[in-house]
Amino acid sequence: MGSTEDLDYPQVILQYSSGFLVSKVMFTACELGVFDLLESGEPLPSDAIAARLGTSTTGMERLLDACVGLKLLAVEFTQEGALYRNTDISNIYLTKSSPKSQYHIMMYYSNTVYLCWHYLADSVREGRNQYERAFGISSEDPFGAMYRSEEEMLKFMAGQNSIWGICGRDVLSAFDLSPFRQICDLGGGGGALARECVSLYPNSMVTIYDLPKVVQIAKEQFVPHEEHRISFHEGDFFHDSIPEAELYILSKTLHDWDDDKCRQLLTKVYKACKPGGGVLLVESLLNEDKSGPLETQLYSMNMLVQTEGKERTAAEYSKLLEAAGFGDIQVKRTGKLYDAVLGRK
Ligand code: ASE
Repeated sequence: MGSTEDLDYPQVILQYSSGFLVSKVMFTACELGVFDLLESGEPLPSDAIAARLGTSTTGMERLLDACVGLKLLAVEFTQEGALYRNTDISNIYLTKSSPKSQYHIMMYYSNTVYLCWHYLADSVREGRNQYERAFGISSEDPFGAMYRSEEEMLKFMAGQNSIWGICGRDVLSAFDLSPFRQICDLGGGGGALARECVSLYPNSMVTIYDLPKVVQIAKEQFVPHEEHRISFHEGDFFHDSIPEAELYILSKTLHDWDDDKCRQLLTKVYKACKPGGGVLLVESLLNEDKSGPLETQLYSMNMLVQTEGKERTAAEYSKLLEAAGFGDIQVKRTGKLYDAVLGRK
């Protein structure tokens, strides 16, 4: 247990104080295109990188060195001076075009989430999100605010897709979902989880249910037309009907809403669900005593500044599922960022 002897506390406090500087260095190198430029493999000096990316040399030099410190870049010293190149990790996760790229979620964190976090103290004082202060827009309807422009919606959808690109397989294989053929992904957004699902379970058919403007973008930009196992249903799951299915996936959906809305939604899902069917919640689970994991505690703060929801424990999700009628609830902790909870009708 957190004995004060284990850690060098002054150092820890200082590290915590500058934690956001680390994020911003990584985000900025992504945003300016450093990793994309170095993707070809040819090591480059800082002045060439600055010239190619249209930045100051003095700023770029410091950014590159900080990336070396973070092990996001490697440096070698030659007669011509320091030459920078990507590490394997940055090639895979930080370039725009890599299949496992996290570029879009970083741009969402850097340009949207970051601005909301500026008002974290107000968020804690008031117990609600900060769209009014951060963007001057009403915070009544969180997704109205999050999707305030097509650009914002695209950034969010692309960001979520990049997360499923690396976490999707783990959460979908936590349970054997092969008995479920007809699957409805509620709030399925850009469809990356649906694509993982039909790839992992070749006999499944997935309907992505989301707001009409989200579905339109998903069709146009994210889900290939030749993917016939994925279809779409436009609607607002609080106000419109939910189609019948054998399995409903709610991935990072309940965490956006308060308990009341979660119960409403799950009750509708239960009614629509085929007998013998089920619901799969994909969420980052808090420990029962809420002592961790740290990443999930931070996500819960993020839900405070951005949504109406919060991160919950497995017992809290089980209670919500049971209140809606679901039973035989199983919890699988993946040991990674997102976990899975399965309930049956
Ligand atoms: C949401 C997910 C996110 C709502 C707001 C969000 C993310 C950032 N802002 O459903 C991406 C994932 N991050 C978290 C905290 O889950």
